[in-house]
Amino acid sequence: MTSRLFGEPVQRVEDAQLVTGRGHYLDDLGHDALAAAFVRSPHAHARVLDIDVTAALDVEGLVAIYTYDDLAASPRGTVAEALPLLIPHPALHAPRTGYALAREEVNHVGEAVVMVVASDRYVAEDAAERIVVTYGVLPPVVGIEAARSAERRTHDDVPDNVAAHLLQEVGDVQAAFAGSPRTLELDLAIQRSASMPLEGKGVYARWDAEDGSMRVYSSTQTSTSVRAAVAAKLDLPLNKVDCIAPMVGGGFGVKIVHPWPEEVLVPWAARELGREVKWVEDRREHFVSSAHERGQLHTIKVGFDDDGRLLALDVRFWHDNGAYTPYGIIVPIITSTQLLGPYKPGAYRVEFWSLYTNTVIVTPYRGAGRPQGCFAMERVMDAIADALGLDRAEVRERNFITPEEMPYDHHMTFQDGRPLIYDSGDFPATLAKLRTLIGWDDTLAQVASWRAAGRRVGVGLACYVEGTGVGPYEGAHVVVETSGKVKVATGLTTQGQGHFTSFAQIAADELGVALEDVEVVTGDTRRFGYAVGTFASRAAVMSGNAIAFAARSVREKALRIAGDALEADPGDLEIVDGVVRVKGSPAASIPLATVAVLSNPLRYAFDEASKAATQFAVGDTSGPPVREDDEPGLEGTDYYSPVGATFANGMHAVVVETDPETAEIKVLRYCVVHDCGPLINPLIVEGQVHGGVAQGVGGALYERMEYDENGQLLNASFMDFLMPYASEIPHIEIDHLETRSPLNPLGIKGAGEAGVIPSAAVFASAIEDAEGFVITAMPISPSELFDLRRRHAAGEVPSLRREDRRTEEMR
Ligand code: MCN
Repeated sequence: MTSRLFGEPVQRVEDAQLVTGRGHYLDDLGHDALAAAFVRSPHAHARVLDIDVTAALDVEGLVAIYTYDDLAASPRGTVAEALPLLIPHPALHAPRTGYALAREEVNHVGEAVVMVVASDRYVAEDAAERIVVTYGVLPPVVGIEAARSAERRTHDDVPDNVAAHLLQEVGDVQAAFAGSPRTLELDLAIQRSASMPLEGKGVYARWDAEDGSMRVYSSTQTSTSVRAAVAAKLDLPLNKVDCIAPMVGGGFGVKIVHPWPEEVLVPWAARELGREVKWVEDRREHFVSSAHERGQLHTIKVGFDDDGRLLALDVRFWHDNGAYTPYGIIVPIITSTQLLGPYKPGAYRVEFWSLYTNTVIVTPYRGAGRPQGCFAMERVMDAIADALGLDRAEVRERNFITPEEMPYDHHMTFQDGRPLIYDSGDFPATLAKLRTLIGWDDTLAQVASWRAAGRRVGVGLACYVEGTGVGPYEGAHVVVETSGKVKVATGLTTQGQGHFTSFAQIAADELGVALEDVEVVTGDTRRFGYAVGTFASRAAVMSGNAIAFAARSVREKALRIAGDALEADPGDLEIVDGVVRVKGSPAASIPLATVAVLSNPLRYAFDEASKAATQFAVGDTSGPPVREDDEPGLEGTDYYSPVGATFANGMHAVVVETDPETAEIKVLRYCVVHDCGPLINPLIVEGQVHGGVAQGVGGALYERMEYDENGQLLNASFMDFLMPYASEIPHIEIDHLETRSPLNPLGIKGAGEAGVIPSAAVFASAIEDAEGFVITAMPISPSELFDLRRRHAAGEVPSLRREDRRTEEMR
């Protein structure tokens, strides 16, 4: 009996090749290709006055040097035009995108100005170093405050530096405040950070002049979109371009931009030169010329009653979108809508301004605006609990949307332009599980006794809801080969999320075959040409359901063909261990491999005795007719397109201890309860949550982009940008709740970003609890905590009210 694989903690099938060095990443390809390197702006804001390449021309091995003027002179294609605005929005009233190579102005340190192609990367770098670019340096806008003051401009024609302004209001906020017995105001800040995949970006292009076709390999999160961009920019028919994402060593959002300048420049140069060209990003390039996220300032006013129930919420925030807006304003839109978490806000007004600065552009980074929103909302919850002297979990629970209220309509517009409606979730049950997991009351008692003994220990709690599985669609192709092996192809890409395993589990279940008989391919436009991409924790929901649909259609077809062969009603058949058989009479059977043979239009007949198919001679009309209602081949393609996003949720609790002298922050316990509906593979989901928490620990305690006033990124290397080591990541305790999504047949919701979302919030909550004073800015380093202690002692940082109670306890 084939046992069901959905829900099983199956080991990842892709790992053996990856850990033994047999997986092919971008830089494992194209060893004979020419190498590209870039001259990048050393200034945050400047006019490009002159480019002198003379000194580079005699570098041995140099093949070509390209500037913007060369792109403009290119007879075919639109490679010189501004890069596309990928996600327009009516509120984005001043969109600006850059050029593949800077045209007249550079707007951040690291912007590409000149492309050099040479025999290898060393030579290309040597030549690039000799190129002299003369800049007319302009004053840069660095940071949100500078952008808000508008004393300087990032773009001449955007006088207030405001790229977008959006306001959503639900209910009468003014009246709700007037009726609120209590109000509080908070100013909250989160700094810039960025995803740091082990593998940076990379592109490798092969032009076939004879065929007029281009093959592009890219370390991308969306190979179909890169293909479309290359075709458009190089003026090639789509069917003459293929894009393949090989193994990708992490993306975390930054590889979703399409195209990155290099993704059009490298193929363009390959066609110009008639040679293979490759570019692989180095770490410094990743810091200064890819994308960042998170930087936001928030001002919040909240009205609530004496029981801690929210009555009115007014949030204003300022988002630092960097120099350009190719990815639109998706990040602040997500903050503004997902900030609400599992709570009913009463009347809600949210307004944001997305601001230009002369820093690296912003694109979604795992969590995508939600960590900021969660931080803001959870700070509010803790502040209310503190003001009223209530238990922090209790205050949260009082504000939860209840399961009976699902689906819950927030009457707002979500990131996908559709109504923000939570489809599922049981928030009280999630909290109850978390309370049990951590032992909420016992932990509080334990912490109180530690404090009484003079230790600085605190407990933090944070809750979030995450819209996952956004549309518009994904598709899949499933084929049973005549060997009985099943090949599954979906168009979205994989960066380490375990799709080769979890998708194979779905297909194997639908078709009744063993996991090892299924092979999954992702991100190869030769195998599947239509897709959106991997972001927004959407692959499981979107491709997972598409694969289930496609596999079901193949199964139905297999049962029809087998029914003919066995002279049985397809409804009486089942597929077990790769064999179609009559239910209750397993001897009447036909291997799936033979069904695949029978599906071939060269007509075959089934021989019951040998369980094999025999072919009729051409012209022999005595064999079975090809069914009129079937296409040849045991294969099927199907798509899944949801009515809207499905909403996962989770709650984290952390116990931290801070050192009284050094202000070092140690994690004593970290507990997670997560609800992404039924788990396809618990091992993979837990791995995803672990990875997210690890990234969140980094984001909360270590990582930030440190710019000086000239727009120079001071910590653009792993020597200075502190990523946590494994030794800084706590043991993570996880439990799951599985409330089904009613929106998709598998009932699943996404999980890929979950772990990172509440980190800033939960650490702020715990550190605040340990220290007894209010935390309003993240990340927080020991030196910042030390400084806060000093300012608290000087009366500049307000105490928590519960500190008074603790002092009492300690006496
Ligand atoms: N899964 C499951 N059961 C569920 C939900 C998900 O078994 N109910 C499994 C899925 O089958 C898949 C994995 O969990 O194998 C993640 O699924 P999903 O939540 O759909 O997320 P995506 O696959 O769409 O991945 C994107 C998401 C995002 S947005 C970022 S950013 C991110 C992340 O995943 N980047 C990652 N996780 C990452 N993990 C790695 N290793 N590298 C990245 O770059």
